[in-house]
Amino acid sequence: MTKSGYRVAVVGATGAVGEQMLKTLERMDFPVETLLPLSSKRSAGKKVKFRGEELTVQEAAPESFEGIQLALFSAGGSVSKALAPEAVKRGAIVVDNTSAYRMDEGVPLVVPEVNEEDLKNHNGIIANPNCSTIQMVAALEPVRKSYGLKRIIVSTYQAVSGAGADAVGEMYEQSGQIMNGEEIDPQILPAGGDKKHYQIAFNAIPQIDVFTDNGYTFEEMKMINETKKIMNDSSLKVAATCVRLPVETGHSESVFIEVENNGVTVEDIQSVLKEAPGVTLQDDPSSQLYPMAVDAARKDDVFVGRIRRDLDTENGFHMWIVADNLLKGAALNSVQIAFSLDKLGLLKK
Ligand code: NAP
Ligand code: 3JM
Repeated sequence: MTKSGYRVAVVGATGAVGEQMLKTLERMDFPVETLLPLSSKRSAGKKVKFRGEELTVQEAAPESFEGIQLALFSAGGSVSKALAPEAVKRGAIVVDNTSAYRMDEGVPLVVPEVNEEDLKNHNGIIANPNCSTIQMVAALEPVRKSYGLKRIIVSTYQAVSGAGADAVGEMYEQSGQIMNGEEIDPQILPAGGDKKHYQIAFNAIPQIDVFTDNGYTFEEMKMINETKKIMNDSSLKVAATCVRLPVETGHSESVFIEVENNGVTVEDIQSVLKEAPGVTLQDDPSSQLYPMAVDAARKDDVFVGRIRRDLDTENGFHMWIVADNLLKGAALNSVQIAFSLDKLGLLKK
């Protein structure tokens, strides 16, 4: 690795998101001089590939960040809580994929197509929003800019890969067991940290992350709070129901919105989304064209279709928004943040 660029660490490099981070840094040719893959003790010594080279994974520790300029974290909230300040102390800028710092004041929560400028107010840590939030705001911000936005009601249909590599393994194992008439033994989903675990194969589970006191799950509260912060509008009304499906990759969302302006048409919304950065419109009922998870998987864009007027609510519309949860939902958005930091001169040379 003799290229000029930044000294970059990836924390959680052996995970579902981390793997995509390495691939995305390479594919998008981010200026990396050296890449340091970090994990827990469990994977230390394993090899990962970057630009054709085999790199040895090391156990993440405070000292790992000596000399690091950019650290991408996706190893869970507790790891970010413990190590992101250590990385910042040593001069690195952290792009954190967990919920640990997202709602903290002084921590920009960024989707570059929406609020890139917020990066300028960072104090060392930049938060990457939740996967379900990212794809929704990427599609709705252009509509908000043109026509205003009063309310969002979203129901999600989320892929298992959003819960990590082990959850994907659980879904395939259960599917095989059920097809063979064998007993199943759920251990991970709906939430690793919760008391009960349920069948995910051939099922739909209306719980992602654990419950909060108000009856919403944390995943739902992330969507609600993060959307208001990214769109910088505390008066925006947002409600969410988050559901896990036995889909490997690609989150889908049924979204109801109320726009502020009167007289907006479906064609108006379509024309705004046709021009929107990072968005692909797939909306033609006459040829059965609409976004689907299997098509969005491994793609960078957010796909939008099924746009139609609510039949009873004035200025109300429905749409279907789909994206790869590990790419735009996580790794790609983080790498785009890194490119924006570089462009804005916010990374130390
Ligand atoms: P995963 O497949 O389970 O991978 C977890 C990664 O974290 C592995 O590399 C693991 O290393 C590492 N890790 C675990 N404990 C660690 C420790 N104590 N110190 C250092 N590394 C540790 O999970 P994932 O799906 O990649 O997700 C990882 C995290 O990213 C999640 O917990 C979540 O906070 C965040 N995430 C964010 C989004 C988003 O919407 N932006 C989406 C998905 C996930 P080992 O191989 O050593 O276990
Ligand atoms: C997506 O801290 C943890 O164990 C990770 C939980 C988690 C999160 C989170 O809260 O950071 C799993 C999957 C997310 C997320 O992006 O919010």
